[in-house]
Amino acid sequence: MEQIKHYENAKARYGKVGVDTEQAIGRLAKKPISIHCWQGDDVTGFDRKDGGAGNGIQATGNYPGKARNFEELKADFLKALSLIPGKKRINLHACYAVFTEENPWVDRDRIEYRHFTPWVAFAQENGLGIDFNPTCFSHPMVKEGLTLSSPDEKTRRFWIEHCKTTRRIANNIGAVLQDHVLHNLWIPDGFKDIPADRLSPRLRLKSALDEIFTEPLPFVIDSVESKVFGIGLESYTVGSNEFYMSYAAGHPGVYNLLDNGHYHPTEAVSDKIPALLCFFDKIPLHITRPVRWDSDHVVLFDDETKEICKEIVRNDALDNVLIGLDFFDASINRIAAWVIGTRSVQKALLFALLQPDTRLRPLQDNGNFTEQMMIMEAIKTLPFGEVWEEYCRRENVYVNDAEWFYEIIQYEQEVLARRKQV
Ligand code: RNT
Ligand code: ZN
Repeated sequence: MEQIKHYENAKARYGKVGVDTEQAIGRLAKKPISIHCWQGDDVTGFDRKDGGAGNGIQATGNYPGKARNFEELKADFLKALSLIPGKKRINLHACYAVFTEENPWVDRDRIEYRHFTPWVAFAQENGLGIDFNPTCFSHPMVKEGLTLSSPDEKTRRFWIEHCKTTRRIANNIGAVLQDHVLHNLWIPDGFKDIPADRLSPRLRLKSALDEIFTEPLPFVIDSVESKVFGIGLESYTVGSNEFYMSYAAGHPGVYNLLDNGHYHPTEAVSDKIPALLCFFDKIPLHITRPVRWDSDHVVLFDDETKEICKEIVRNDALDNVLIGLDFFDASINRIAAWVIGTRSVQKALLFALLQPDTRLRPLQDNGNFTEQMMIMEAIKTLPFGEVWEEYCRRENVYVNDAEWFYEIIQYEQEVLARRKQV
């Protein structure tokens, strides 16, 4: 009773500034968030015995209890899902192929849809959409730090075949789920030190992409993800922002994915969203939290996450922006990381949905910047938490962070603590 009174009060206060909390809650409930499977095992995957991430991907920390196989990863993911409201998708990487006695190990250029049918069944059982990624890192065929841009024909061919097969797998998944699947391509290619030739690797990457994207696949949404630098690849990245942005602009159906850890620290992805909305009907995102570099810390309810969500909401782009998460922290409970990161993005979306945009826009147009600033500040202290809690209640998930955290502690004691680390 008391809680309902609090929500009603919040609703009235937002109503006074022209914001409809019911509409905000309704819109939030419909927006799927694509949750990355790789937070559960530090981007290790199931396809290599020597395991471990490499080639510009680094998870730091050694918190006990990481998922060691398909069954454990599924169980952990489900535990996280049970504590997160709203619609969800699972974002898979090709290195999470499920190998069994009937479907024994094959290398990445030979994987097929059958290696992912267990994931599709999992998605169907739990009402999830799926997104998909080729895994062009942490593998011996990454030669001198290069994959699709390698001067070595054999290396390039291996990765082209990998990406062609992952697109087909994504399409098969989409056909079965009757849903679009985002196929996002990120490669680590770059150099530690000053290159002698910056053009040729990019020309090779361009022609590799042309070959990869030749086959029209109706259930696939293609994207390419740029990056500014990686550890050990500080001086040059083949797939830079200008490279992929231009590629996407010239190839309808291929989109430029924005990862907010992949730019210079003073560049804001929030500002790039309305820039791209002028030209593209879709913008895939990787929401992460870079601390000084592309560190992939767990996403929090912080200023830039709010600003990203504001740009999605106020430009009426909830259907155009595909929200995916990309963080991996091995120093804290991995399931809690999923829950905190995903709930943070949802909070930021709700916060954005509760902005008085229709009041603010004319103030800017009329040059009333003082009043605009005043309203933007005033809105920050309205009872946002009450609306968030009401949303969680309606979604049947814990309202109170301490309550879901208690479940994590229990799961850690009962399940994670029994896992011997390999
Ligand atoms: C790497 C990219 C990429 C990966 C995942 C695992 O810097 O952000 O998206 O994090 O594909
Ligand atoms: Zn990313």
